[in-house]
Amino acid sequence: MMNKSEKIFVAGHRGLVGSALIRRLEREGFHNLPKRDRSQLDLADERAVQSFFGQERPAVVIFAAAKVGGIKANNDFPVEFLLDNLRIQNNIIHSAHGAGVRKLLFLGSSCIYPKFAPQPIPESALLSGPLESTNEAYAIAKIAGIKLCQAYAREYGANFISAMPTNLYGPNDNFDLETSHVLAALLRKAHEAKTSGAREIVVWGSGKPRREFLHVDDLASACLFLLEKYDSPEIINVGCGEDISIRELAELICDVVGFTGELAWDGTKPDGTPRKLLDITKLRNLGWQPTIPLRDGIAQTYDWFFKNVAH
Ligand code: GFB
Repeated sequence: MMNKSEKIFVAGHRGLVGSALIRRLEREGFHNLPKRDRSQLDLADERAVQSFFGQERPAVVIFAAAKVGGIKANNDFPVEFLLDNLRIQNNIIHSAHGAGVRKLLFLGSSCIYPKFAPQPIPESALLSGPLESTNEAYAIAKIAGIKLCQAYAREYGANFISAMPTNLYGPNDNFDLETSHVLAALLRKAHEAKTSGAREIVVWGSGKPRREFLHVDDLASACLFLLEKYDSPEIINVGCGEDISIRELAELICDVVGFTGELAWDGTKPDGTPRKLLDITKLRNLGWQPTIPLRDGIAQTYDWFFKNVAH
């Protein structure tokens, strides 16, 4: 069992994932959680990260700091997605080893798998085929992070593990329409259309791609579970085990929000990978399972959006 006084550094504590981790850790009684804002610590600055680790010497690190975005941002800014992510993860993983961190959890993404991977996608599909082009830069950075953790495990015996979450959503998500992921974008669009009395919302692509959505509180629960129970450098998937089409997602969101207008499809926007459903047999067999049904999770996230973003 993890000691509640152990110093745990959540890199990226203000983001969707990091903030959920902090909520969960605090709820469980962990109280030694050093936090640094972007203005206090630039994770892309190697010397600053090294001196932070040298001073704080955390026992455990959860890596939830990344440049992230939806399909459009990934497609438009490959340089930033590749370079920023490589810099941040190299600095943290290298400094964590130097400072004697006893366990590090690196968070990747389901987009590391080939575009036409078997569905549901087993962990063994990594590096078995070409990537989806819209998020190749981000995926390559994440694959490099996995490999760096595995290299520290092999060469130095470090307990650096890597989990691959599916598409996430929840409180503190990015609701900017240009850079967000689909679920947050459609929540905002449906809400604004309802409020303004618009007749339709615009949804990107064909509506045919299928995605799996996991509430970020379920991811936080899986992360704590893995920190306690998983000590292998082999990657492990984290998902809910079910996917839906973008059209079905749009209909569900409109229903939750109470928008009764039409869906208009913008075929000039990319669909991305046709399907991305993770095989979560490995995690289930260890004894973990998700608890938040999609509809409930969307309703809870809409409530958060309503109170924190819309107002
Ligand atoms: O969530 P999303 O941006 O990312 O898009 P990916 C998922 C699907 O929803 C795509 C469609 O087929 C989009 O075309 N979509 C429909 C929309 N309407 C919208 C909208 O208003 N906004 C957005 N953003 N999408 C990302 C990767 O891929 O997934 C990242 O680019 C990362 O690397 C992330 O891995 C989890 O699932 O396609």
